Amino acid sequence: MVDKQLLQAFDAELAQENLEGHWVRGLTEEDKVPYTKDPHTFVLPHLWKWEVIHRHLRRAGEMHGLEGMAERRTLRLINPAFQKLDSRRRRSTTHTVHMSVQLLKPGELASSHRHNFGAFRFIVEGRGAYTVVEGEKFVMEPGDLILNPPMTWHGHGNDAEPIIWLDGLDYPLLNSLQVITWEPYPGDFQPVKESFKSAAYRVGMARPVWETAAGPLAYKWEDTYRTLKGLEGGEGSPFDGVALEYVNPVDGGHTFPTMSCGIQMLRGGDATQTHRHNSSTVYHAFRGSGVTVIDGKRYEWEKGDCFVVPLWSWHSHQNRSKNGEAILFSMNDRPMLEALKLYREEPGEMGRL
Ligand code: GTQ
Ligand code: FE2
Repeated sequence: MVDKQLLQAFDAELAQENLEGHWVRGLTEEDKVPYTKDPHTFVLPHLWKWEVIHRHLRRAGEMHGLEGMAERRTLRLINPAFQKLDSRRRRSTTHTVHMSVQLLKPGELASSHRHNFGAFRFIVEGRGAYTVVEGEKFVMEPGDLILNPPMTWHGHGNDAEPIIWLDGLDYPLLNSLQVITWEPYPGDFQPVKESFKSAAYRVGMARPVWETAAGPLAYKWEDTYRTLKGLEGGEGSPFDGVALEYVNPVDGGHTFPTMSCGIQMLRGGDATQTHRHNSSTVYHAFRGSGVTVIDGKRYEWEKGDCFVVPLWSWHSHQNRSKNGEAILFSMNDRPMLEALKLYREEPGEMGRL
């Protein structure tokens, strides 16, 4: 029989020397984590209502312009599990990726900079604003996905109507590796170039032979939607409905080495089967409404809402409408897990919801 008090006093002494004993199994609850049969995550499922995000973003828009100290105007989606961490570690929607919602008002310019964390923009509402990535100008329209690869200079401008988009970032992963770098553009806003490399990716079935990594590029909503509709009559994925991954046009792989972006259509009346995987996903309801069941709890979403499905949680999706389609945009960290040969997934029992 171990004398727990004696051991605890011993632990305290060891801590003084920056040492820790590893010998008593299950002395405290804390000791048992992470040595469990299933992965143990601190990431919590959570749903942010669009009405709340939108209202607060508009308030921010009324409170400050982009002159002076303000570089950007975004609301960060903070996972409730990270709310109490210091600011650097708090900025996480899951432990690996981050999503923010950005507002740019007419007449505003968000100055250029670059960083080694990768980013993308998924346009939610408003059209006609633009982002300049490596000197290439991309006009933003709802449903467009625009890639901003690591270390590419980027700034945003708007001479049209108010625009709101989602920013996806692999910041939390790079932050945990402690390798974040960030630089302002010398001269505030990077000018637009004459020739655009991204034109080469527009067709999607042919790639420039001299390129080894994809530069900035845009997947136009028109093309994405046409593909979804073209697959509407088929079976689709049992777990995700008519689901597409945005492919890297140069190597045919995931959207980024660290993150994958997806778009899925749940047809009227669609209800998917349950599964789980050790990648985590952040969703945004782009069209329609539905329910996602996460570990038995119902998360009801409507247009604009964002929600997190943490790793290894059982989940399935249902379109609320019998006739109209629902469309979910999403980002996940599966590429990182695959690169490290850690990716795992499991189907649930048939018909489980
Ligand atoms: O617009 O460049 O949400 O650098 C976070 C970091 C947006 C941006 C974010 C960024 C940006
Ligand atoms: Fe940026």
